[in-house]
Amino acid sequence: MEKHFKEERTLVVIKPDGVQRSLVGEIIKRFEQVGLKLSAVKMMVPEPSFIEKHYTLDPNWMRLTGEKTIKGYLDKGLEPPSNDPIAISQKILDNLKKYVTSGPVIAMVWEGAHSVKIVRKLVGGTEPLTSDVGTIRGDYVLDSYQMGDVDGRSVRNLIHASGTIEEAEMEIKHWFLENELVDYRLIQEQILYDVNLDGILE
Ligand code: IDP
Ligand code: MG
Repeated sequence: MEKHFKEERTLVVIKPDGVQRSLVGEIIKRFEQVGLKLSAVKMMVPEPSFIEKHYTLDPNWMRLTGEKTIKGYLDKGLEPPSNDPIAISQKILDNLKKYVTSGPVIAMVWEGAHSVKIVRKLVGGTEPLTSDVGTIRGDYVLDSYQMGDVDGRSVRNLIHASGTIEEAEMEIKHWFLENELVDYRLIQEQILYDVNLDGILE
């Protein structure tokens, strides 16, 4: 049977800077408020090899991330550090392994209609300098690619969120065991998804 829209799941990881900035509650609040359901959550300090695997689950990630970074520079009229997307991504990956293993992270699975796109919308673009006002990255942090590069580190943007449904499925399997995902019904789902809004009036 086809899955219902409301069963779409996405992975969110609050990175070490998000935990250190005491933004866990604020971040969770935004996903709760939009109507998504928390299906799994845990805190851990990840190993570098675990983070490398996480970012290379999608074989295209190296190329796409490098291309996105090069475009970011060109859009600002700046010279990228290299024109080879793979070389750029290798450096990004090395820095990410240091960044995301530097302290505890909170990994979560959020479930609900269009959860992948809804979460990305709330999280905002990768670079806090250019991510929209009103998004988590736009509202709570001020880092830039340029600043990260000068100091030879990852851009600090508080949070990871799956980019596509396929990425989400691979990432959830990487971070959680099947029996760590909890299936339950939130009472508000009746208001969000049921065809008729009956059962409200006495
Ligand atoms: P996303 O987190 O918005 O999906 P990706 O392109 O998948 O962005 O990159 C993963 C993470 O790598 C980013 O969240 C960011 O922390 C870091 N990163 C990506 N591109 C750059 C860069 O050009 N310089 C520094 N760090 C980067
Ligand atoms: Mg990504």
